[in-house]
Amino acid sequence: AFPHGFNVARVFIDRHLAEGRAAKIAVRTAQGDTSYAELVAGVNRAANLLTCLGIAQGERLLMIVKDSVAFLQLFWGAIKAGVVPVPLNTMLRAKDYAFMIADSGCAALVYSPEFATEVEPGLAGAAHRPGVVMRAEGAEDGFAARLTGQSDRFEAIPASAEDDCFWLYSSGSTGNPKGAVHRHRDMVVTSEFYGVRTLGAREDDVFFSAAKLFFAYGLGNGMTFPLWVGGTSVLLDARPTPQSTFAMVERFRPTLYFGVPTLYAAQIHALDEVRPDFSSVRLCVSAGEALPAETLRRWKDRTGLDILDGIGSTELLHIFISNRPDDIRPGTSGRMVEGYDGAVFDDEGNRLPPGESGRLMIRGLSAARCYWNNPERTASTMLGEWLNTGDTYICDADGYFTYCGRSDDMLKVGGIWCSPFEIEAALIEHPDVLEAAVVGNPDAEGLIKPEAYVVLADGVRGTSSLQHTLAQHCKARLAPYKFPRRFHFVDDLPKTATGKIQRFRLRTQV
Ligand code: 3SK
Repeated sequence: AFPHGFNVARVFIDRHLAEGRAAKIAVRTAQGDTSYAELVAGVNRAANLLTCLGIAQGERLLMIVKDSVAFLQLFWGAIKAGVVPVPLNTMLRAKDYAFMIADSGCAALVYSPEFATEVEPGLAGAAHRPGVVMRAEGAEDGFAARLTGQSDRFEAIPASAEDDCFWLYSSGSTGNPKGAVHRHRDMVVTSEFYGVRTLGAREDDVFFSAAKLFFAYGLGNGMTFPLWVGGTSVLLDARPTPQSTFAMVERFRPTLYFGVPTLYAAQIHALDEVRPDFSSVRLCVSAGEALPAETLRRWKDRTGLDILDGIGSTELLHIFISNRPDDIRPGTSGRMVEGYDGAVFDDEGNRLPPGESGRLMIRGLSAARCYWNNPERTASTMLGEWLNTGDTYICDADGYFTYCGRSDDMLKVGGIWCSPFEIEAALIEHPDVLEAAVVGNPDAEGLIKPEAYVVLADGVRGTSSLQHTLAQHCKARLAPYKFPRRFHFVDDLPKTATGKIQRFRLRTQV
């Protein structure tokens, strides 16, 4: 139950001083530490600044901001002031920003100077001009400089748990990105049901998320969960690579580490050369894409640590199906997270029995209210209380969910549905394979057959004899029609900014 007038910033920000955490470190970065008292003061200054700049309640503030204390000040300052923060992926191009600036009709935009080369042409080309545009730092009239003159006190604007609070843009394989509108209650729901009850996050935890704050997964890992339990967040403002993430782990000694499968695969590879000290970490988490069982096995073999794999979405804000610290089934996404309900449906909307693959639908209290300005996609995704994830899954009789692929990535071979992910998982079990993506492409007769794009381990050559070996390797593990008929050895796979393989790009190449 949420009290009347509930503004979610009260529980994530204001509460900490009353609970005696003023001197505790809230955020650690390469630039220095920020205590809870400093964080609260900075958030209040930001709320005062946004109010002084005339940004009205309900108006949008676009944030193209690197992982930093400024990100938290802006995000929470906006919420306290009744303004709706919209963090955007910092790796996009000018045309993407131009679309989102116009689509959101934002009143303000703040960006880190590192992203100026794409943001500034995006602003110039947008069909809407926000009244306030500021650099996050480094400019005399930028956000950081303007904060200093503001009061460090601000009473949060009353709101209800059901009111719109923030948005996150979600991009699919087709069409423009869609702004998922989240409510005040949503971060409470994910922090309590996933952060505390599934992951077991605690006040003495130090959280380090390689996934960035602009991504729903990173927002929970690196901001809302630590603030919910009164823990400490470690933020990396640069690109997460094996080297940069290992350096952060050794320097800041996190207890919880959050990555994505692609990064785990690259880190495993790097662990052949270096042995960073992971002794502070008690648990690793993966999401963004299903984690192949073999990646988990290799990681555990090299670090001694388990990885909890889970699946979430921007629309549901965080993970809703997950493995548990004491209940890990490699190769599955685990079981339903408390507070959520999930089921597999066929295309006619009938619930399927255990063991059959179909469309995964989820209901839970953190689901976005709608997509902004997009009634069609809202109607096709938000089906009453159910949310259509667009993922194909199988649920077994014990309630464990196994990922089969995006619904639009599934391929039909000889009339039988086939999961690209299952074939990729088999390929990755081969020691010469680092990563793999499988798509359906027509053969000489125009019939769809699995085709594999493979990134090989260092020093391995992509010969025709290796193609034969990999085909045999798959035949030994999979139903006979599932082995890839063609192989392409590539340097890397096309991925979204959040690490999901873009199989549709491989389909169109042929
Ligand atoms: O893709 C996921 O698994 C995910 C997890 C948590 C939050 C957001 C997303 C997209």
